[in-house]
Amino acid sequence: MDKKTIISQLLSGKKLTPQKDIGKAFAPSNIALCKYWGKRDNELNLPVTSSLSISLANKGVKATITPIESNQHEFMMQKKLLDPNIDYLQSLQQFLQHFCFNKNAYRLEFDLNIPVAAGLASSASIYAALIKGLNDLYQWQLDAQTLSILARLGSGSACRSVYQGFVEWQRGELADGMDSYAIQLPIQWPALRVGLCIVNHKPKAVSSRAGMQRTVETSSLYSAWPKKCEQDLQQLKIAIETKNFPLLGKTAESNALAMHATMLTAWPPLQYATPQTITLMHQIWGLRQQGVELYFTQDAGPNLKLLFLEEDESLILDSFPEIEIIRPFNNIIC
Ligand code: 2P0
Repeated sequence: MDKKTIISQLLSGKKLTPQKDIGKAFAPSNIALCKYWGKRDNELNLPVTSSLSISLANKGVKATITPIESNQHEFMMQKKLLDPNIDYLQSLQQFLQHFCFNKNAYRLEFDLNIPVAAGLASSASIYAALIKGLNDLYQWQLDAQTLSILARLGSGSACRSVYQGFVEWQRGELADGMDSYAIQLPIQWPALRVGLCIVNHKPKAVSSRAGMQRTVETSSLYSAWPKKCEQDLQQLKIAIETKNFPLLGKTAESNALAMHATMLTAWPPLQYATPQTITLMHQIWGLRQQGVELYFTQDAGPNLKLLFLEEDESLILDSFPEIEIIRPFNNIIC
């Protein structure tokens, strides 16, 4: 089944004319503790493995969607009009076409408080905010599961950005992906901290989409990845349920390093780390040897996300004064 058919199935019986002048929504960025890296269906963004993330409370994207009389969409980011031909907007425009029911166009305004395309899951929050914004504009009253599936059709990890807190994206088994959506885990961990360690704000040279496809097709280590993920997911769920921070940190860091190992063994090889990323890793491992409970995770970019607990906040800030500390269970915007 193709994307178009699935979207019309999910929206069957819903009004296809806007019910308001403007649709608005916020979606948080999310950081995977057990990563999504590899698809079993490229068109529908169906993953090889399940994944688990933590959403970043008030860090993410606010989308404002206005139907306009035009034959072209308009895109604004941080109040600036974007050239619709830029690479970054091509897949977004293609996806948006599925929601132009009366051949209408939209002005899409995105306000981000995270860097774009630097491995901080900006695309996840953009697609999730877009779907939630359309839901508001058309007053579809879709449930979270449907919102998650629609967001996934735009960008895989966006299905997790529909929620706050700990989120599991269940890979599903069905060919049409109707059972591949995210759910929120009903557990809070207010002492958990995520430190954003920005090495580079620049957009990445190889997109996640291209990077994961190259890895699946060419990496000799990729065959070990699904089993590793399955084990890590179980360990992370135990860590979250029992509030076992060392288990959470160790499992998340090991999962990220294993994902990057599959990329390094792809051809051409793929490495998102820069020398500065590696220096930071050694600094983290050094602190851990001194007994500090500090771990990291890394996505498709050079930046690291530090994982630690509230009690170590000032100690971590002494070593990493530049980081921005996120409290995933405080200041939540839904
Ligand atoms: C994740 N990443 O789980 C992993 C870890 C990057 C590294 O999900 O092709 O932008 O749109 O489905 O969701 C980034 O991949 O890829 C990603 P598409 P997406 O967060």
